Amino acid sequence: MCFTFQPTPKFLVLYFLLNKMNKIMILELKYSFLHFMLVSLVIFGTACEPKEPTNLADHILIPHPAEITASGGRFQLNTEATVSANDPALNGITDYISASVAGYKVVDADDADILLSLDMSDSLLGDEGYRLDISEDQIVIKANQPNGVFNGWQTLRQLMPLSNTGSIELPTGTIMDYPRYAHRGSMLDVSRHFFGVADVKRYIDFLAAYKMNVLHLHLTDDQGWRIEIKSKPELTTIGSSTEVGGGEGGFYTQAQYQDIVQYAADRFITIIPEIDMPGHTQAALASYAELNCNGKAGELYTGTEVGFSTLCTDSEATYEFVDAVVKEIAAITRGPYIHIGGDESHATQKEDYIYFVNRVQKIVSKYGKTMIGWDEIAQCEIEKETIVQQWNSAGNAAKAAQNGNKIILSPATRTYLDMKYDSTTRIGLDWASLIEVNQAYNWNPDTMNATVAADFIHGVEAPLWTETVENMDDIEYLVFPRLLGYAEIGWSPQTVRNWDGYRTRLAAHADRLEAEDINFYRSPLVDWGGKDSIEHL
Ligand code: TNX
Repeated sequence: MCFTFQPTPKFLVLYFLLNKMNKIMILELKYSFLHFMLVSLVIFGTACEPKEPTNLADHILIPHPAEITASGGRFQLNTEATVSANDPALNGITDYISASVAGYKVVDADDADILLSLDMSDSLLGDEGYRLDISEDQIVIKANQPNGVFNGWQTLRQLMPLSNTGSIELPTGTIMDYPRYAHRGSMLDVSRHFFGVADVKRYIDFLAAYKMNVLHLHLTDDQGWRIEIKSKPELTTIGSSTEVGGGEGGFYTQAQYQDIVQYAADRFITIIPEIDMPGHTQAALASYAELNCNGKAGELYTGTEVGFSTLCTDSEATYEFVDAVVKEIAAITRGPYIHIGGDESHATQKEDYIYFVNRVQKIVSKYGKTMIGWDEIAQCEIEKETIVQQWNSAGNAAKAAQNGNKIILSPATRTYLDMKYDSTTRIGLDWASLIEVNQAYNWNPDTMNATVAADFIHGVEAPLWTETVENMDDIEYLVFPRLLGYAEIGWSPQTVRNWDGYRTRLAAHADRLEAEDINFYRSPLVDWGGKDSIEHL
């Protein structure tokens, strides 16, 4: 039982009067009783001061939920809380919860502390939305689909401290929440520098914590081919053997890639594999001579220039190669998409580029997948289902929308995670812009392109190109805290978003990021609470 005790003035007057009269034995007894009461109430009242906020609406959630209704009460959650699900389709999530919070136990009981339920039919919530009810006796997360329950858990997780070291009190109320856009993602370039399976899994966990649902893996570029293709072994024996700066590179075996796909799927994240073509292909050109128009294998490349390489677009060997690669990638990818790159093909003639993309699109559909490409593909004859990823050209985006194609927004000036925060940032580039935390946050995808209607916006994706990024510490420094802003832009209604509210919530996340040992940029635009700034770089 916890309560706060504040002695009233009347109480104190009585206390001191009795003190004066302490010669009278009987009152002395009363006095010592009152003395004991006062001291113990003050100590007890202070020791029990609740640490959690009482108002659910005051909470620090990122992304900000669509609707929060606080009811002013409290629910106590013990270190050995019980978790139950009313549908076997949720068993993966109960296991995930008990694995993420040491001490939580999965039980089969309707009155568990945390009850997960698919007992919901609300079209507003879609597949990813949820309703979280915290009452004084139970927490219930309901959704139409398991994906929604998982997102509801991520919200609840942010209402709790990261480490389970004592019982906690949660504010009661209801959250009704669902995403603004279908596609909320980040891209990781594993070609310029290679990152192993453990790093990719850590990146997936970052996305899951903020309700993002796509990891786009940039698997191939001039500096390295990073995925095993069994029918083209030299892509890995030769093409994977280096990276920017001359390091040893690396690649994922198909089994490792499938492990990544499964790990992501367990967190309701779709992997989008990118095989960048016809430019950005020096690693492939160095592995197979027949992909070069002169029939000679090119040299491996470890620099950072772009736009100098191209597959030979009028050779059948090229299409036989693309077919073999797409076939194998499609077979090991669960999601519906294959990204074919298509950016910065400056070494390809325009008509050759168009011919190439049109043919590759047919190969992608032949293997049952939908094509995505960087915005340059809007100049080709793309099918209605093809998705265009805008990184640079508003003209290409307008063209795509006119043609009825959906657009993923990755404008370099707002969403490029490899751009420096300010001119002093140790790593990163600055060709598009410096991107401080407010510039990353303060924009509206629906109105970004004057000529593209909101209906065509499929979602938002923040790419991390890794020319200057060598290890997980570097990744974290550029990704955090900007990623939280992109998660919110993709998820939350525009009406609940504003920079001042956001940066206050962001400051409150510092403790969580530290507890996860994440190396993040302490932007001077955010009041991190006067703590010593731990600048790791
Ligand atoms: C442009 S954006 C690229 C990448 C580079 C990046 C560096 C795009 C589709 N292409 O090849 O890595 O700039 O910021």
